[in-house]
Amino acid sequence: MADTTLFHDDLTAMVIRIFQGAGLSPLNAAALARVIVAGEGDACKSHGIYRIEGCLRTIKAGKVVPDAVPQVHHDDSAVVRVNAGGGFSNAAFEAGAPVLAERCRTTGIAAMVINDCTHFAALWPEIEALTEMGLAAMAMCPSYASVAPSGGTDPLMGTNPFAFGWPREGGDPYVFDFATSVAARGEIELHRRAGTPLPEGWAIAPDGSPTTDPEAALAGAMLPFGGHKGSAISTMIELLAGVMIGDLTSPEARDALGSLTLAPAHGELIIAFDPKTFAAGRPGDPFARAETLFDAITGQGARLPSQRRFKARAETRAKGIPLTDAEMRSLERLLAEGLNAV
Ligand code: NDP
Ligand code: PYC
Repeated sequence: MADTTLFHDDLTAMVIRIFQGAGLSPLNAAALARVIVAGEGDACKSHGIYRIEGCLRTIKAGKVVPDAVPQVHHDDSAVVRVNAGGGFSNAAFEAGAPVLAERCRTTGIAAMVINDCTHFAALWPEIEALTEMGLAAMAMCPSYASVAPSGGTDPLMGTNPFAFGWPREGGDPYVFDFATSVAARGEIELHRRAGTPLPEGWAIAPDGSPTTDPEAALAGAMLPFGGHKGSAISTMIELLAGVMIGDLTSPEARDALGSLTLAPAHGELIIAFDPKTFAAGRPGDPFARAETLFDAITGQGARLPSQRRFKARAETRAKGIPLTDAEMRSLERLLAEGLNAV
């Protein structure tokens, strides 16, 4: 229930002040505020303003470098490396994205490896930044061990998000972005706060039995989506965006952090594709052919992923982002008390 509304710019300014008050550099505060407000504005509450407290806890615990300056390294190859220097991933992505796009236009495909970052965010803002440059892209990262592999009972994988985007001329891109667990851990936390049970099939309790109790789920293990299929995709993410890029896997990230209440540190892998380069010399325009496919999907009444988000964005851009009194009070407390509030 909305008690007040704030426009994107006003909420962003408030969130920047909260983060700067907590010691984040202007570069990092602005990058975090942009993704958090984007989440809230697109009605993605699991990665909206509720994440601010977790970021502040992570800063207070000294587990993230608050004034990190990302270092971008590249040569003539297709791999762009960004060392986040122990800071949040968001400023690192923003620093590397233009270089990734330039390399991709030259080579047809290019990858950005982000190392040594703290990561809490949704991936779709990054995917949309690349589709806005006319590129198709995918992004993935580990998290920390909280998901049992299919057939197992102990938390091992992270909720390992996987996102993909395809640019569409004159319209919103095709974008999906999901946890490889049945739901993001943030969704479980929101159920715990609201005192509502989880849908069946999301999680198991510490003794391995199915549970709909958020507390038991957070203490036990979440389940991968799609059984063995989600489990395998999650494993792929551990391999490509952990092992392959020389960064932490989800069990290593959990052990390094020693907690599941702070944002974990690990790496991220983003791969960009130039569809025109791949389709060169072949019949048909790839963008026109993609539209035929999207029309066939929506033509039978199915919706495209992100349509709900884009609709929410259009509404909140026109009318402001709805916030409850409790959410406003929480923001004001974080602003006034800074790190003492967490
Ligand atoms: P959801 O299950 O809510 O949504 C997943 C995707 O499916 C979205 O693109 C969504 O579009 C789309 N979708 C949902 N329903 C339909 C439908 N009926 N038809 C077509 N498409 C549909 O996401 P999750 O809870 O799995 O993940 C939420 C967020 O959590 C993600 O942004 C992810 O990046 C983030 N996350 C981040 C982690 C990290 O370590 N940084 C870890 C895990 C998750 P729409 O939004 O329009 O509904
Ligand atoms: O919602 O699963 C999640 C998550 C983990 C880290 C950031 N988001």
